[in-house]
Amino acid sequence: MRRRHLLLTAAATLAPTAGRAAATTWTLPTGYKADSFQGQNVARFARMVEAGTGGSLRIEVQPDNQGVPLAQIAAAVRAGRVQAGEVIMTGLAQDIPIAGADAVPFVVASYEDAQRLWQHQRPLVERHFEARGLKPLFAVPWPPQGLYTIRPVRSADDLRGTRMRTYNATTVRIAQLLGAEPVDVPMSKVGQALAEGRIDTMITSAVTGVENKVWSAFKFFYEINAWFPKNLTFANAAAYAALSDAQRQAVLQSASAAETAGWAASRVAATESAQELRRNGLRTEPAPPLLQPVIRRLGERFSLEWLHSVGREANEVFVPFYAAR
Ligand code: PCA
Repeated sequence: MRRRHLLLTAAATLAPTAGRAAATTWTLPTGYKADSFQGQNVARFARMVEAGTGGSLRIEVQPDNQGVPLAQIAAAVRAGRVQAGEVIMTGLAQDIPIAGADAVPFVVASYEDAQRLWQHQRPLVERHFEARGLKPLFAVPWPPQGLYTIRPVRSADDLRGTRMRTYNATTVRIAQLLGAEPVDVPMSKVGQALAEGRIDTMITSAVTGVENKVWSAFKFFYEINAWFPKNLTFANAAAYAALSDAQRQAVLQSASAAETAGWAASRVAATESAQELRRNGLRTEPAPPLLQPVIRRLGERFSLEWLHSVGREANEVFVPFYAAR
């Protein structure tokens, strides 16, 4: 009796005071750094949500694998252990093959292409996410993926046997097709892998090179514009459904604004990072003429492999994408 009374009193103290709803807090882990343009954009989204809901929904971003490691974020959001998360979409391709569309090399050569690809890919991604109890919010591309090397590259033969840093299934397959040895290194460990002399080559953006100060080892950056992988921010669908109408509207509006701002920030980051690489002594060059046809053929081969393995849905993305070209 006494105990019950105490519990009731405690509950009454915790209950929101009349007229002021208790704030809801979402946790949003990401595998990327807070000061990168992706991290800044996710932080901007969180601030917009907080402002748009009058502080009734707060989003606490946990950067750089601190809360949940990148590879486990989707599962944690799905299980409701956290309410939202940010991942690189191609990292989910094993479970949701269509999420891998943006890492098929040499399909998308510009931000405009990347935008159109996302337009066709998005409805399918939404469908698959919804089937898993997830709600996609916004996607933002990394700048185009270029090739970093220590030694100059004249032809594909120069890549054979090199230890190539990889970060997903696509980069592993490309390394294999080039006769290189794939070495899996998460983005936050690239600097360390270079210092330890564990990698000779890498395909990623200029931004990622700058963030890891790769000029300690890499001397060349070939602008092969291989693909534009996107980071996706998404929520647990039940957590989203539990919000009020006004909160949901604020989340969607903030997501749409964050997507627009993120694409613009990616373009700026692409230009500034390439300059920063040059300032630090890297030679940035277009794809070497002898390498160009080889990587293009590899791209075609990779696209066919992808179309075969994904099937009908891949056509739903690529047919309208190529038709409009
Ligand atoms: N940077 C991330 C993914 C793509 C990119 O540009 C990385 O290298 O892991």
